[in-house]
Amino acid sequence: MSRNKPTHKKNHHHNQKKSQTPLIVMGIMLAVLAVWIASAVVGSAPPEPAPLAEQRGGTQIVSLDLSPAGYSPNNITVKKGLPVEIRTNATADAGCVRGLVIPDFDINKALDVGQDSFTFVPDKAGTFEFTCQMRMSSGTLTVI
Ligand SMILES: [Cu+2]
Repeated sequence: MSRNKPTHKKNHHHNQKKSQTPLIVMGIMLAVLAVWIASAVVGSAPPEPAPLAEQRGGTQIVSLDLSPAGYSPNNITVKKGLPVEIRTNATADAGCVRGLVIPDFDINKALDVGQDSFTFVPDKAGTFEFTCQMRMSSGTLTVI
């Protein structure tokens, strides 16, 4: 049984001093990335309050589009104590945005592609976050 012997030489240990320029460039790129991420996080906060949800027969109707871009609208305002029907319309490629989690109201739903809905009663006032299960897409639920 024969074995191929390695023909290449062993690596020599280079004692040569390396330039620090790539390190500095990487540092600057990381700093730029950090600023960009920080501004994206701040920019995702909805600045203006959403109009109050439309009411039909004692139920507040909220239509939500679910897509890879996230929740649209991502800012909802409802009245406390009245049932809220969330009517979703999800694209086939919405992925995890078809999940809707509102921890403050113990809601964790998986919505169908196309139309789906669920109802809950917001029993406390305040500003609450809703997200996908991975918390990558989010929106704000305001209860007044
Ligand atoms: Cu997600």
